[in-house]
Amino acid sequence: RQAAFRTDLSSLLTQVGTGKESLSFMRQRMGRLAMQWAAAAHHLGLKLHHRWREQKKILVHVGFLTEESGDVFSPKVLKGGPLGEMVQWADILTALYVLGHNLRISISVKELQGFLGVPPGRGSCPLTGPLPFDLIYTDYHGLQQMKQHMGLSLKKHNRTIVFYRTRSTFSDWFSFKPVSVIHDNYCCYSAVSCTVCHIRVIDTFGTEPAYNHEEYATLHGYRTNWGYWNLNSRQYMTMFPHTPDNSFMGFVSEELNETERHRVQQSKVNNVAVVYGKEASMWKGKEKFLQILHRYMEVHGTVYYETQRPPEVPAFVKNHGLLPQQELQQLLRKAKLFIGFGFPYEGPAPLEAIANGCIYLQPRFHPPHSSLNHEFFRGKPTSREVSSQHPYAEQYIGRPHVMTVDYNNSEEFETAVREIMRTKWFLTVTKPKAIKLDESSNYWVEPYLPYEYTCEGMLERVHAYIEHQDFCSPEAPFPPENASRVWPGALFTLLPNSTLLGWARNTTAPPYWPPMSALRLTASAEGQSCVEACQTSGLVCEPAYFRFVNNKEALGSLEVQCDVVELEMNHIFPAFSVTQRECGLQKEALLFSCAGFGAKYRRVCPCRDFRRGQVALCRDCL
Ligand code: U2F
Repeated sequence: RQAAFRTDLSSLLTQVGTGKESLSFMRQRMGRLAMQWAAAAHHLGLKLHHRWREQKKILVHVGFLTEESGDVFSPKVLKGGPLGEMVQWADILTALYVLGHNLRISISVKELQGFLGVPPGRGSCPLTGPLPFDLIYTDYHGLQQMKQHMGLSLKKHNRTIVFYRTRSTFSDWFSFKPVSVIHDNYCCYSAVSCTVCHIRVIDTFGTEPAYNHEEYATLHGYRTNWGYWNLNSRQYMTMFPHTPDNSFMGFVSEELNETERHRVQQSKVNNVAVVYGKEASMWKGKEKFLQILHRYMEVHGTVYYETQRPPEVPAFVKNHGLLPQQELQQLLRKAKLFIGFGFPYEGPAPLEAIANGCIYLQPRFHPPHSSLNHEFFRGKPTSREVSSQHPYAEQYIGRPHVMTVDYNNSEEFETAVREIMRTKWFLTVTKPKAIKLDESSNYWVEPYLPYEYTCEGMLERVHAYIEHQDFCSPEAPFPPENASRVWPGALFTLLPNSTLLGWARNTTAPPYWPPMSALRLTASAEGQSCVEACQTSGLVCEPAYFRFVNNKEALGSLEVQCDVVELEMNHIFPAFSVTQRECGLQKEALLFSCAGFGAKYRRVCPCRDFRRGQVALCRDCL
C-alpha cells in the first residue's frame, strides 16, 4: 500500500488518548502544531515529486511512560519536570502519522503484548507468522520490557525475518539457543536478535559503539546501565546530532511566518530576560548572576511553585509559574534574552527561544561535562564531552543568536549582558539568518530556526530513514585485506584529490545508502576522533562507510607506512600510529565508531557531505 501524506491529525489525537498528564501534554502540542505539519507535508510532497512510498506498519512503544517502568515523568508534567522527552515523542508520532504510515501506539506492556500477538498469560507462542510490524520505535525501557516480558514470544517471528549478522560475527544476544538455520550464510540463533533489526531506540543523549557492544564494553570498562544491546549504533536515535554513530531523530520547534515575524518585531521589549529553568533547583546558587542581570534587565522566570515563591527565586524576578507551552512562546516573543545557568542540558527550550527572536546566553563548561566527571551523565552510554549547556546551539547556531561565555568570570558575563543590551532588532524575510551589519558589536538579530528542526526538516529526515535505513538485510561484508573484494561484484577505486580521496563505484555494485558518491576519506590528527576530523574538513563522519575504508588500500591511499597491520576488535580502528608505524583494522562491524579516539592514533575517517541545515542527510540522500 502507498503511504499518503496526512494533514488531519484527529485520528492520531484519538489514538494518543488522555488519562495521563504526559499524554494530554503531547496531544495539546500535536493540536497546536497541526497547521505547521500540514504545510510541511505539502512542501515535502512537492519536493519528492509525490513519488511512491510504501506504507509501513509501525509500532511505537513509549517505554518510559509505561507503569511497568515506574512512569516517573507523567506526575511531574505540571510540576516543572522534564518535558523534552514528551516534546520529542509527540513529534515522532506526528511525523510518522503525517508521512502516512500505519501506526499503533502502546504505553503499557499489556498493549505491547497485544500488538505483537502474544496471547494473554502466555510467555511464548507458536513459531508461525511474520512480525506484524515493519518498524518498532521504542526506548531503553521498552527494549528491556521486550526482553523481560516477551523474549520467547518473539520467537514466532523468526521464520520470515531477513538476517543481518553473519554466522562468524554473531554473538548470542539474549542468551537464547539457536532456533533454526534459514540461509546458507546467515542464520537466526535467537528470534529476538532477528526482530531487533526492526527496532529503533529513541535515546536522548546517544549511545556510542564502545558502550553498545556487550563483550567489548564488559572487557574494556564501557559497561553501563543502559548500553550493551549489540544493535547497529545507527538504530539509536538521538535528540540532537550528538555523534553521527547514532541517527539524529530530533524534534520540531514552531516556525514563524511573515506576519508573526512582524508581530514579534513589534512586541520585543529591549530589557526583558527570561531565565531557562522551570524547577527551583535549577536556580540554586545563581544569585550573583541574577543580580548582575537585574542591573540591566527585567528578569522573568517560569518556575513551578505550589503556594509560595521558591526561596531560590529572588524577589525581583517576575515568576509566571510553569506556563503552558503556548504562553511560554508568547513570553519568548516579548523577550530579548533567554538565559541558561547550566541545567537542564540540551533541552528544546533554547531552540524555541532563538526561533522567537531571543538571544540565548549560556555558560561554557571548562572542563567539559561528561559521564566521567558529572553526576547527570554518569552511567550514560557515551563519553561525549558537553562543552556548554547546549552544544548544538553553540556549534550549529552560534553568534549572534547564541553567546557562550565563561560564567566563572563575572566580567565576561556582564560584558555579554551589556553587548546583548546594545543589540538591535532587525527583520528581514529575504535573509535566512541574522546578519551582521558592521564591524562594531552593534548587530541585528532576527528569529532563526535551523531547517532540521522545522516540521518539514523532520519529515524529510524521518522519511529518508524509513525509506533507506535497513538493518535487517545482510550488509556488505568487509574483508579488510582487499578493497576490491569489499562487496561481491563491486570494485571501489580510489580517486586522489589532494588530502581527501573519493571513491568511484563500479556500476554493477548494489545501491548503498548513503550513496557512495558522498564518501570522502580523510585521516584525523593524532588523538582526534573522526567526528572532529570530518568537521574540520566541513564534512560529517559517516559510520555506514567504515566498512569500505577498513582496508590496506585506504591506508595506502593516505600514504600510511605500516610495518605491522593488526586486525582487532578495537573501537579506535581503523587507525594508525605514525611514530610506531603500526596500523590497525577493525574486526567487528559493530565497533566502527566515529566518536572513538586514542592518544597515539590517527584515525582513518570516512566522511560525507551534508545538506544545508540537515546534517543527517547527504546531498544525494533523498
Ligand atoms: C531537557 O528537558 P527539559 O524538559 O528540562 O527541557 P526544556 O528545554 O526546559 O523544555 C522542554 C519543554 O518545556 C516547555 C518548553 C519546551 O518545549 O516549551 N516548557 C513549558 O511548556 N512551560 C514552561 O514554563 C517552560 C518550558 C531535555 F529535553 C531532556 O532530554 C533532559 O533529560 C533534561 C535534563 O537535561 O533536559
